[in-house]
Amino acid sequence: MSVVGFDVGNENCVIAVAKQRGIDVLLNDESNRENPAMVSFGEKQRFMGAAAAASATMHPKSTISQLKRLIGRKFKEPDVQKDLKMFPFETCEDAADGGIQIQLRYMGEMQRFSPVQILGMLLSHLKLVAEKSLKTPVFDCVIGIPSYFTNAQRLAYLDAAAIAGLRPLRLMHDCTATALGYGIYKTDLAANSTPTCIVFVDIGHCDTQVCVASFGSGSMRVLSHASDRNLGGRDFDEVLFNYFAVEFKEKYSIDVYANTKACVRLRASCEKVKKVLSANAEAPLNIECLMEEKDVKSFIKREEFEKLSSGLLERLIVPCQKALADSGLSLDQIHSVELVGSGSRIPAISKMLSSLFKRELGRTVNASECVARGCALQCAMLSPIFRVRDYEVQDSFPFSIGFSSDKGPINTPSNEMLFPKGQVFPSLKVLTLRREKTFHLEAFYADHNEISPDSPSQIGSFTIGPFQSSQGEAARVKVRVQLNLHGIVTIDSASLIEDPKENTTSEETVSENNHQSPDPSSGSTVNDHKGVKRMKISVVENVSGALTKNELSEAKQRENSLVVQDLKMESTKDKKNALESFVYEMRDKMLNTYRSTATESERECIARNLQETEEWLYEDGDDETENAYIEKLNDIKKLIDPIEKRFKDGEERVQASKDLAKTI
Ligand code: ATP
Ligand code: K
Ligand code: MG
Repeated sequence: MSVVGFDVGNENCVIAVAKQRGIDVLLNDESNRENPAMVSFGEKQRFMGAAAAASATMHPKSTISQLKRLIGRKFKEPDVQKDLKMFPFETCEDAADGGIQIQLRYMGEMQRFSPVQILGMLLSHLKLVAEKSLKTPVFDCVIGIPSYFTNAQRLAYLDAAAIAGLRPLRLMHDCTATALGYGIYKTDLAANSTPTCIVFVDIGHCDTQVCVASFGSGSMRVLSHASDRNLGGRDFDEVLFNYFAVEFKEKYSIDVYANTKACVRLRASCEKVKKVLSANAEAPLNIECLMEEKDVKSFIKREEFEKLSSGLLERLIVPCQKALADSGLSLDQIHSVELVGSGSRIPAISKMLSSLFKRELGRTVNASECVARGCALQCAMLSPIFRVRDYEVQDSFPFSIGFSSDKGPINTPSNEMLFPKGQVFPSLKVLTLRREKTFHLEAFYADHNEISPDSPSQIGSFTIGPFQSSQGEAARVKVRVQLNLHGIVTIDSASLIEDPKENTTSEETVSENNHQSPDPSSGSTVNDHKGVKRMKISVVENVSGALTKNELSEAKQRENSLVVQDLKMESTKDKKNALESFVYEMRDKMLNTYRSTATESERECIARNLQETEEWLYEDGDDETENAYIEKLNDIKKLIDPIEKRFKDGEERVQASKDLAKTI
């Protein structure tokens, strides 16, 4: 069993593994360290990762990328609608829950998939890449997620991982993973008596995340997270895309926006132009036959590109300043600023950030692998099969989460919401409530400004009960509420406590990390020596974002049958290739090795047969069943076998006479 970290990006996925001597990044079949985050549906088979990227321009409508944008979100959210307009594949609203459904042609019919299912496919692929490379099963893992992910998005990730047959020991905030990888090896940080504070800025394909972390002796603590969900490398591509689309309208009178394939190709070219501009003062753009049989040609200077992107560059300042403000630190308390994520390779970005933070940016961290490496480290730390030096990781939660009951909001003694922004998690709060019958608790984001403006603020509700107490209205109910290691809100347990000596007018309270109160064992009633009775009360969660047990098992079944189909196509391809190479091999052997063994009529018959088989392979047999290829192969073998046998017998005879000659 291996211990693995996954960075699932909007564009690239990286897989890292913990080994005794450190962390390695795994190579895929193409010997690349990055795996395109894409799933593509061919006519009868799916393609993932690099193979999917290869078919993206051929099958734009059935190639899914930037999955993270859709995970755990509702079709009608304005942000989502904006993204959907840019995506070449078709989507619609899921009538059942307002979620997103992706529609595409597969196996000769229109089929629908949820983003969770597609993410499940991508994760299965990454799991397979890891297993192939490590030659061991992969199950336990840590997966990086953006810190701004909502409860629903986190739950969706866990479901996708379950579909893929993975067990995430933790969903870890991307920047926290980067910070862990940075801190654990830096033993010099521990020498200082005051903690060292570092800012991490991660600019990916679709988003920007910033975090401030402090490193002390044997521990790190995240002080703040901030982000812009809608600002990443692709926004810089889009600036170029619009620039050239306008230019081409004038120059070639073509409307790129109206043609899906042309959009996909121009976007891909603009991304290349952007990369060229990172190393050169100007870049050409040439696309053959973009649309209406027109070749397009243009170029752009870096200066022009920087002017066009000035608005985006300015927006980068916002999350940086926010993270700094929320950390409570001033600029001069920051030891260094580490810039990561490949989206940050644009020179104007580091120029801008260095002037904002008034220093040269640090380059200690591997910008494209740090998240996966940190996740693998965390996985090793959480896994019982690994020994890692003791190192404490304290993350902070970026949203305020409130709870309310039918009697109104539930606040902490200092009158704060249950999990205020910046809460160190995992965190457990024990609510002591006075209730006589079944009641409900609601969890919600307490500050709508912290989450995306179009996301719903409800997280979910919990039904506590039924229960019956002899103490009536004054019955004491303890509810253990957790913000768990994944940053997901759950209720661990609820119990009814009957204490005959208790002052029944005492108030409702919230206490933190109250580990003394034992979790009552399931279904049982426990009496302690003071005559206090504890009874477990059932809790039903109704939290948005998670699949039900049935839905999950259906999704797993569907994935299994898709895998079976892929394998069938792969093995069909193998059989076809085997037949093809047999034809070539035999043609050669008939002309050389078997030339004198076969009679002329045999040679003629076999040559004809090989010729026919070859033609069949290019025509009717181009897309046949596995059995058809096996049969054809057997047919030719039947003709060749007697010749082969004669040839071998002849060889043996020659050998025998040679041996005989030696002995006399
Ligand atoms: P996200 O973090 O949003 O989920 P991701 O992790 O897949 O996405 P990265 O791999 O960190 O994103 O970065 C991808 C982005 O980096 C793309 O927009 C890509 O065009 C951009 N990029 C890669 N190389 C360069 C370069 N040399 N110059 C400019 N941009 C680059
Ligand atoms: K990545
Ligand atoms: Mg990333």
